[in-house]
Amino acid sequence: MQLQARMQLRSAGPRRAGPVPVRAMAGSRFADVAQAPPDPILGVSEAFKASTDPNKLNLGVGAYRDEQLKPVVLSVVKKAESKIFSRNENKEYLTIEGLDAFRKATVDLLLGGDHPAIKEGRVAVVQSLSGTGSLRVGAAFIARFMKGATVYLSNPTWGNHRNIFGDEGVEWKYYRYFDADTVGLDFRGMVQDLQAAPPGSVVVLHGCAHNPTGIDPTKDQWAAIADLCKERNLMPFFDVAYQGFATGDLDKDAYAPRLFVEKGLEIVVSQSYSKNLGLYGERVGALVMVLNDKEAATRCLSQLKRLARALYSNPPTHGARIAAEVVNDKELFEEWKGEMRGMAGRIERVRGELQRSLESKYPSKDWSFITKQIGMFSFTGLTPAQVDNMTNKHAIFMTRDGRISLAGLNSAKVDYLAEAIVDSVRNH
Ligand code: PLA
Repeated sequence: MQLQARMQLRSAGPRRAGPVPVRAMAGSRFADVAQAPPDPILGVSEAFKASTDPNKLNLGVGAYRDEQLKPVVLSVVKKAESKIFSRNENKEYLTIEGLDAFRKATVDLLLGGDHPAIKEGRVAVVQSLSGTGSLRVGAAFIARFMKGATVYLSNPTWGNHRNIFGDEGVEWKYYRYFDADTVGLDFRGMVQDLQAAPPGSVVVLHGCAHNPTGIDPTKDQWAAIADLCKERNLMPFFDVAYQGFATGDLDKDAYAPRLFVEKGLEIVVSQSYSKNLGLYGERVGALVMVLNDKEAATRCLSQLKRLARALYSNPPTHGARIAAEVVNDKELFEEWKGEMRGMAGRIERVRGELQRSLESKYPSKDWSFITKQIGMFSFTGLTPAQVDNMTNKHAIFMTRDGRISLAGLNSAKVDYLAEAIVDSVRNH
């Protein structure tokens, strides 16, 4: 009887009287949502696109350009793609942890092939959405399995680190890093801050080519940081976004994470192929945990998969196939190293040209910091007001922290940039 009554009710057609009258709403239910500010880095690219100034120069985002300031698709990427297309592979979902050949290639790049940790099965790796997505999976892992831990970020750091950990609800703090007076590392400040961090905290370290300062610790300093992490039971989380871009050599640029593993530390690493393989838009990277225990690695992998499943289910295929093809093929791998040296070399060359041009235009100021810094960026020390002058008067687009991407500069524009810098420093 009851069931029948309910069925009657359902089939009784639209209800005539109800609490919510159906009519178009006057405004949006989201009318109170505030406008978000433009992203400090990617927003610069948007402003650059909108500019009609014929002299405009985009030194904001760290994206490699050739001498004609055109984006580059590496020759090894094209070769890998033609091999992939000839295999006519399908577009099925990957597993949650990603393409096996890619995962192996990525850990080999990080630790060096045949590393004992790989052989002993102590490495958990999930292919993820480039460096950013990998960091986010790492942040989600910290939020779930290191509850209450504070994440220490270098001051300054890549701006998105704050968003990534903050959006996961992970508390973050700065440790001292950059000394503006010496344009070098404030090593004493860094050590003091990390010594004061509660045991069990996480320390985010830039694997190489620190963004935005271009200042890395020396080998001795890396060793001291590793020892400090061990003593204080801090967990190192390496952001490896520029392997190959600091020195042009993949092994040299992996010095720090390898040293930490050698010293018996467990590390978490986010890796990205955006820059070194030029796969920016393909979103290719991985989150790696190198642990001291095989069973723990197996269980951590299962949890990383659980987190990734809810975030984006499984990673994209195409870029991972490219990276795997390049790293796992001897010939392509060698060719890639040459192309990487070419990119790093071009940046180093314009770095030197910029310094010389500034020295000739403004000889009383010390510009040697430009070639002291490494990687894609120069941290110029320009103030926000000076940056505004660079953009508004000279159409040079850059981030307001004074960072310029030398990957977006060519020889032809060096003097133009130097003049704009001198004008901004002298007059603002
Ligand atoms: N980590 C650091 C230190 C980075 O500088 C970047 C990119 C990433 C991670 C993430 O890059 P991915 O997700 O493409 O792998 N930084 C750029 C671009 C190049 C950006 O801001 O997204 C930058 O201009 O700083």
